[in-house]
Amino acid sequence: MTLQRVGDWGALLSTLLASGCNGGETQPPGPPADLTPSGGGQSWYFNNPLPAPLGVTVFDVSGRPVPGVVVTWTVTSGDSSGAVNPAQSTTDANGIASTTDSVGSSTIQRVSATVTGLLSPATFTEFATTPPTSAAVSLENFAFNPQNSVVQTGGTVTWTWNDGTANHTLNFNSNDPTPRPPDKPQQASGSVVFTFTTVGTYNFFCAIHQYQGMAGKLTVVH
Ligand SMILES: [Cu+2]
Repeated sequence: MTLQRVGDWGALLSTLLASGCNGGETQPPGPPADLTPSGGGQSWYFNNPLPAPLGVTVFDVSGRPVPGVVVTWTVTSGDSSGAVNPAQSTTDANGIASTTDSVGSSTIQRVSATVTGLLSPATFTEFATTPPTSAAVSLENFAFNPQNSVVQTGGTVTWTWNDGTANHTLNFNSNDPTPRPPDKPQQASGSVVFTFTTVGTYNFFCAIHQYQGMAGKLTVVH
């Protein structure tokens, strides 16, 4: 019985070897057969690049990523002030190509990604609104609320201490853009008001409680 089983396995192994299953050789991917999009459905602000790139992963018919494929990006609806940059990009070793998109002054924009030889493009729908011209952040319950804020350049942000007798500081990361508010030593009441003029991302924190997660982010847009 046991010998018979060993014989069966030997036969199976011979069959596998004969069928070309040599275990090491990688076959190059075939032509593009499918596109998987990423970065669709973002909501951002007029005339600002979307926070995440638009991307597609190109697969062959067996689901293997295909490098070296040229992807053409086209704004198919929306205001002409919206744009993709670059308009063509080439898939990398992981089969991924991407572009940066701005919705322009449209509230809704559609973008397609096409590959020669594929009938169906990948499509993206993106959204934009007017940026807020002010923001308010409350220091409360050992946290910044809200944790993430957005303001337009020229807009004002107010931080207000609202945590009873608990002391908190307001510090900015040293590599954040300038100008930014000077660091505020620990206090239990009061506020900081600052008008931001430089586009970018600002990361602030309480020096006492940062390792308990008391940190926040401000994004200043055009
Ligand atoms: Cu604190």
